[in-house]
Amino acid sequence: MRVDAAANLIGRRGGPGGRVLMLGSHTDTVEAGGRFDGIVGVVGALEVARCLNEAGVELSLPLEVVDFLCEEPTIVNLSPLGSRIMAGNLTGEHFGGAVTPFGDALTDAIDALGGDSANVEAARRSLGEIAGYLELHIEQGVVLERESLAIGVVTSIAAPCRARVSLTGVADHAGATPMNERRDGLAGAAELVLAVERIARAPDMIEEGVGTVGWLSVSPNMVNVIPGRVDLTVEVRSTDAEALAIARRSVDEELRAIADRRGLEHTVEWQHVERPVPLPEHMQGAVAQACEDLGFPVRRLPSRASHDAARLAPVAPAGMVFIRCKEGRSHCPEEWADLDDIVQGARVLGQALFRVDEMARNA
Ligand code: HGY
Ligand code: MN
Ligand code: MN
Repeated sequence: MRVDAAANLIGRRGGPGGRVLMLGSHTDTVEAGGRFDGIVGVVGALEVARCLNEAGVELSLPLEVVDFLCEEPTIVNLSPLGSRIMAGNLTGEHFGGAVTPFGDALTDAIDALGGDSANVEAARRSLGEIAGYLELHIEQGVVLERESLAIGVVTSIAAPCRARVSLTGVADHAGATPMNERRDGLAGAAELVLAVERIARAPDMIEEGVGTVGWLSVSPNMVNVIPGRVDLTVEVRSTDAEALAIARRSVDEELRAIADRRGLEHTVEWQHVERPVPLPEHMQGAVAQACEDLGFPVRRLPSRASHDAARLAPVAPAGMVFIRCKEGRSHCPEEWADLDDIVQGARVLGQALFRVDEMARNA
């Protein structure tokens, strides 16, 4: 067991050596989240390692099981942290004065967890070092449940792009200010919320395209004051890079038009921009073969949610095993996966690991 410089929690079996096989996910959740998103992947990976130990099975490469730090957007314009640091796409210089939701400096929090915030680059893994990374995760969608399937083979991972937006008008008396003399920041924000929904529904945003305003703050936020300023986040996602670029441009254009029409000042900063990640054919094949080995139908599907696997992809060939979850719900207390599906998912994860190990041995 060790904690790397990025405060990723890593268990390892199988002795020294450069190249490794890796299983993992995250155990942090969104606020008021569920108990399965990420957690199933870490527990499933631990169970695979435990079974290998109990069976006395040695793989051809050492195996690492990783619980990645901060997969959820906890540090709003920086997360995910652990997997991006490991892939070399986030370094200490990005941390700046970032603070956690608890008011601690991010650097202090990483150090308190056993990391080394002054030297997070030490957690970076080079291309080739990880022979294959596999992640078990709940689908966070309804495809598998609707088709009465327990297991899915992930083909690609949609990219979240997140912007921080402000709209500033004039706070004024809600009673004494005539309607045609207002510059109402919240009315403008309301138009933007609906514009984001319209953009995400547009035909050129292919079916996995989505758009959400999930966070909004009104100032001064009082019943008898016209809202002067609104801050909000816009998130758009798609598995198609071109559709994503169209959506981001449309958000910027709509925001500008709303602000001009209403006489509002506006700012928009795309703070987090990812690219869709197609998972390598051979990793999809390892998961599909594992399904066949264990008698599960092979159901390939994209992931609308993002995962550590996507952030690790620049340095590690990644594959994902999905299990169905109740009504596709996630990021809410109602999130649920049946124990039997979790067990089957862990079995497929273990079998896919054998397949990846076999490929590594014969490479
Ligand atoms: O937002 C996501 O897709 C992930 O759950 N953090
Ligand atoms: Mn999540
Ligand atoms: Mn997750």
